[in-house]
Amino acid sequence: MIDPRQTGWWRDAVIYQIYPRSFSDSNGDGIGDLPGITSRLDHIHHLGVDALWLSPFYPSPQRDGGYDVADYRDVDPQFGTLADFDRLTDRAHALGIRVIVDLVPNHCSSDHPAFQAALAAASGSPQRALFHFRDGLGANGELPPNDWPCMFEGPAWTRVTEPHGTAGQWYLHLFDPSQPDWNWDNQAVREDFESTLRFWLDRNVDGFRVDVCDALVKADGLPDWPHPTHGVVEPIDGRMPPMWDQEGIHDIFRSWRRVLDSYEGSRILCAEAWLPSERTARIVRPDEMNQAFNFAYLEQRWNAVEIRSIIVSSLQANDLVGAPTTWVLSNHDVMRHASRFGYDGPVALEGGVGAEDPQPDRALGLRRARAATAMMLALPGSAYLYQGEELGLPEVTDLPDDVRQDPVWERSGHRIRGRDGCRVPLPWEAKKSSFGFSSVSSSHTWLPQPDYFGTYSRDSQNDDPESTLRLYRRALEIRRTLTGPIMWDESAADGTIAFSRGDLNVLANVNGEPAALPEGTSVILSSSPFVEEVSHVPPNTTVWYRSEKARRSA
Ligand code: TEU
Ligand code: CA
Repeated sequence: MIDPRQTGWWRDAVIYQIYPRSFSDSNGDGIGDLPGITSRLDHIHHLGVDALWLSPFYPSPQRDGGYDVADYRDVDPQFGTLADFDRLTDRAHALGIRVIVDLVPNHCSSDHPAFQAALAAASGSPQRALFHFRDGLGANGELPPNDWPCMFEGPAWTRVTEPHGTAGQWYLHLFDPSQPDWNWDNQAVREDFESTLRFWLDRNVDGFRVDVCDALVKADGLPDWPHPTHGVVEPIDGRMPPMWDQEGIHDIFRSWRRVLDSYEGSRILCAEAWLPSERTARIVRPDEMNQAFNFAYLEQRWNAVEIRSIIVSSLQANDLVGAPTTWVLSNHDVMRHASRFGYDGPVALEGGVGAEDPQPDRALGLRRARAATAMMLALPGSAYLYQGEELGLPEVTDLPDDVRQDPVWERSGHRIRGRDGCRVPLPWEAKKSSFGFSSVSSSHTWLPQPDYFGTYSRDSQNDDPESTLRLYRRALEIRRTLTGPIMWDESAADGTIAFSRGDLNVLANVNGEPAALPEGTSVILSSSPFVEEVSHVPPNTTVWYRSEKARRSA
């Protein structure tokens, strides 16, 4: 029998992330929605991706952009209805595009009926046992139960007012206070999430992207941890922090795998976990998830030695467990790579940039971003794209502070601006109001679009052979023909990365001198305008080429 894990569609898929609020608005309220997505699926199809991943569209007070779910089995009215979801999925499937939805199992919204019931119930009740409620420390319970920080600043605990009006217990929230953590030691929580998986599998989804999956199980006794807990965290004295990557998470993933495998077709689980590669690889062992985001790759600086070494270590870690390596440069949580690479120094991935801060070099950033993407799309494994990167869209680094919505902005006392800059509604048509984001004429969008967004609009890039959109389309088309493992060219000059896959050669000049191409080659893709007669690849440029001989015999 053929092992589906070795042949599945997802092993070399390109998966396109849609952030529903910001993709396309069908009714003119300035907020993207499901019918808006459906109406634009032809564009996604034309781009040439294999699957969509939809960030949360579930009922939610939107205190963390929908990652605060109040009902896991419905659609928020501002995004549409379940019938709209079915239409979206049917249309995508008809176009040969799979649909992946977001599962947010670590926490729900404080509006979730189960949490509201827990607040109304007594300390020690079964309702509270679905979450992590604890008495506080100190003489009157006035101190949080442990020293864990919240990812959005401040302590990871909030004290509740008991129904009779006195200050009471505390509950745990690794993220915003409006996002209480579920207690995964409780069987009822496990059963409820299995029902949620089945609910969406029954509606024909092809898989789940699993939000902060490494946080589900907390170490027994919730011990203090006086070390860093943010970003990619390393073990200390062989121990992971008590809120991340505890051994118990793997049994949960195995039980989900069994649920998915009981359905027809090949449905996938994709892990979101900011862990070192060797730890992430344990989540994609054969009976667990299918793949995991490669955040080490996303965190790379623009430096050939660093990039190459991350590619090598990622491939090694995943090969050991037989999982495909994934590649990602942008998502809804980090500064878009077209802007990140426009800075020469280190960049705070999630910190945000204000109008008064140093601004990125937009042209340089885009040139490097195109080179980085062209390299990424030639690598073996699957790749994740974030809506708008195919337009070369920059981070909006000059948003007015008073429109910011990321909860970290308020919680940090206006110190950390957060992630709104990569979530600004997309430009579709240069000449229309809201650049075509709303199909109904209206210029209001939930985050304001800067004037310069028009120059990135999809319609203006369609007919321009040098556009970023055309580069993505061409790369995705050729990518389908690539097979085989990566073969490194060890003779690559300093500052460059060179490898081949089958008869395709890739030369990425990251930060080297202009790099000579071998004689008798034909360039089939170049990330920057490149005259074929010119035999040297300039810095910040990636080219794909074949030898003339290979081309003639093809
Ligand atoms: O993000 C999870 C997450 O852990 C990081 O982005 C986190 O902020 C980082 O590790 C800090 O170093 C997911 C979602 O993608 C994000 O949008 C949500 O805000 C978050 O979970 C909470 O649900
Ligand atoms: Ca709308």
